[in-house]
Amino acid sequence: MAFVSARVMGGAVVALAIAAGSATADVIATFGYTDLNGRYVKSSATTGTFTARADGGVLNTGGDVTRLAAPGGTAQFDTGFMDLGTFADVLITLSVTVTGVGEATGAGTVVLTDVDGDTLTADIGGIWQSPGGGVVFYSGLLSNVFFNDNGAADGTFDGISGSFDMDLPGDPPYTGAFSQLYIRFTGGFFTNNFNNQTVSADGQIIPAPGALALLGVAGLAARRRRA
Ligand SMILES: [Ca+2]
Ligand SMILES: [Ca+2]
Repeated sequence: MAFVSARVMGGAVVALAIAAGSATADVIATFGYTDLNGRYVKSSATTGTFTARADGGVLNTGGDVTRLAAPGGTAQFDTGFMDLGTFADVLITLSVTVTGVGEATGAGTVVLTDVDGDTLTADIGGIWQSPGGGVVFYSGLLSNVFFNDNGAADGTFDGISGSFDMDLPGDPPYTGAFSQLYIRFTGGFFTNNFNNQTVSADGQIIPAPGALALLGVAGLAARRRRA
């Protein structure tokens, strides 16, 4: 039980950190995709690799990447965009280590690609949790968030429709938060390989001061524990 409550407390610290980041700097960009194709490949009884990628065969992935900072703009990746043959893609890769009943750590990367090959890249660190019933949540933090203007220097993150200027306020790397959800009725919690599992994923990006706020809140929590 002590282990579980420590995890819950960790989640509260993360929530506080995001709130503290928002107090000094607003969310500058968000992304969200549904019907990603989730796959798990075991490498041992308690470890393996989880991927969620855009799919146009078994599942019809759709989503968007939105710049909230002025002047705004949304790169829309309409459902079925993988059938259109652009560079647009999504790849989330997480190393999974099961740490307890319905609990695992997950660390890795996310790469979102626009129609002409530009990318949003970030590192992800966080935890998987299952309350039962095959429901699996992932909650984590984004770090080293960059928009990369690959190939021709067009400067914009372009959807199938819509686009925005990738030169966001503040200096990269940005930070943020990331979550995923899937429901798999059979097969247990990372106990078997799976594929073609529908996964939804969302992220919110804030300027770098959020990282300082995170360190500040973590430090405060540590001091409170020692006191
Ligand atoms: Ca480019
Ligand atoms: Ca572009």
